[in-house]
Formats: sequence, C-alpha cells, structure tokens
Amino acid sequence: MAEVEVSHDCAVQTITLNRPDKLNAFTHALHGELQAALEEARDPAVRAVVITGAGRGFSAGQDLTAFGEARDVAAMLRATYHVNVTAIRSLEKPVIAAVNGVCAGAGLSLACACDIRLASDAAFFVPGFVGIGLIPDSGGTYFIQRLLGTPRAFEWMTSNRRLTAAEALAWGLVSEVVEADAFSARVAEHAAGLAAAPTRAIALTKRLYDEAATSTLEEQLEREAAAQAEAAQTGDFREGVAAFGEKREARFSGS
Ligand code: LHQ
Repeated sequence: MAEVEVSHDCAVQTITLNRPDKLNAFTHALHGELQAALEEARDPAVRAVVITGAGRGFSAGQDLTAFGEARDVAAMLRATYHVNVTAIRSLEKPVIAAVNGVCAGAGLSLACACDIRLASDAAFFVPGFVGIGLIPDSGGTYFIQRLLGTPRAFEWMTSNRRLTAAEALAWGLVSEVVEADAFSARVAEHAAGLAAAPTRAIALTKRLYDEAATSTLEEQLEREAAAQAEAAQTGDFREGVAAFGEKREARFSGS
C-alpha cells in the first residue's frame, strides 16, 4: 500500500499521507513518496495543492519506531524533511494543509510550512519534540515563530501542551475550523477557489512574503516592482482588467 496517495480534481492535487494505523508518522518511504508527489505538483496543470492525512491523524511526526537506526540525525533531516519542506516553499502555487486530525512533531512543522492551514474540529496540535527531549526541527523554529511570535512559540514548544482546534484558531495557527463531517467538502471548496485564481500572481505573492521576512523595506519595494512587472505581463492580468471593464466575473486560466 502506498504511504502517500495522490489524487487530482481538475487543477487541485491532493496529497494524502497514508499510514493511518500510525497516525501517518513519517518513515523514509513516506518521505520519498511525498517528495515524488510534490515534484508531480510542479506540473503547470496543477494550480493548488492540498496535503492531508488518512484516518484520524494528519501526522504524528517522525515514526519513532523507524528512527532507531538513524545514526546521523542531521544528515537524515537534510535528506528527508528539509527536501520536502523546501519543496513546499518553492512550489509556485498555494499549498493548503488540511489538518484532519492529530498533528504533532514534524507533522506540525510540515503543516506550518504550508501556505494555509484549515483544521477539522477533530484536529489537535501537539509539539511532540520536547516530549522526547528534542528541539522543533523541520522548520518548527522558523514557521511557528513567524506564525505565533517568539514568546508564544517558545512557551508552547517547550510545554508540549495539547492545543485544540479552537485554540489553534484563536492563536492564529489555523485560519479556519470546520466540523469534521463538513471538512473535506470545505477543503475542496477552498482549494477549488485557489485553483481558479490567478496562479502566477499567487506564486509571486507567496515568494514575496517569504522574502519579506528577511528584507529591508527598500529591497522589498524593489522586489514588488519586479514581481508586479511580471504579473502585469500575464494573461490573467489582461483577463482581470477585461472582466472588470465588462462587469463580469474574471475567468483566470493561470497563464
Ligand atoms: C506512532 C507515533 C510516532 C510511531 C503515534 N511514531 N508510532 C526528526 C528527526 C529525528 C528524530 C526524531 O524526530 C524528528 C521529528 C519529530 O517528529 S520528533 C516528534 C515525534 N512525534 C512524537 O513524539 C509524537 C508521538 N506520539 C504521541 O505523542 C501521540 O501518539 C499523539 C499525541 C500524537 C497522539 O496520541 P493519541 O491520539 O492518544 O494516539 P496514540 O498515542 O494511541 O497513537 C495511535 C497509534 O499511533 C499507536 O500505535 P498502536 O499500535 O499502539 O495503536 C502509536 O504508537 C502510534 N504512533 N505517534 N510518532
């Protein structure tokens, strides 16, 4: 059985972590299949990506039973988690983490590496790392600091406190909480909306926000000017302006 399943619905690619008996904990095989799925998502026909989990978990992080033989932890992180986290950030389209259930350790880091987090009301969030004497890896110090700010990120990640979906919403960790029964439909609706949006402008916006974290205002204004010049060359910009003039909904093609 595949440890990652990939499906397509029009321009939306859904990537499902698929080890439900182990709450989709990461193995070497799962990393490899996730890497292949993210590579597949680079196809221009894909205009939005959803990452979710099978069963009652999003991901419980590293499979702690499959980790024992990893002698060089840093090399293991570089070869697996780093590859997939950077693939998500460099993917030129929006990536939704559809957090269907428990989200812990590097599973939490992966969710936080995505552009948008939607949570089922059955989801809960656990740092995990500190519970086994580790630091938040796979971007856990980078993304969670940006999402929550240093004081809250530090306090949470060092407490191992279990956060409900409602608390995650109140903290700004997720943007929406949906009843479990309605979750997949809401995720599909949100992803379809993004897939019908001007893909190039969204890709440029994603990159600009990533760069803004370490830029001066002057650098960022220049980056915006260059990106806007690029966006203004797209078919979607022409379509957007034409639709405005004709008082109709724009039909963006991603071109
Ligand atoms: C698991 C796991 C799991 C294997 C649940 N592995 N089986 C990077 C590089 C190098 C080294 C290590 O780490 C990393 C990054 C990391 O991700 S470190 C953090 C690793 N994750 C954790 O420490 C979380 C461990 N899991 C838990 O604390 C709980 O399972 C949570 C809070 C996630 C869920 O609790 P429950 O809802 O009560 O579920 P459960 O504990 O009953 O788990 C269900 C099954 O899943 C169970 O298997 P079993 O055969 O007994 O039914 C668990 O053993 C298995 N499972 N997490 N990470």
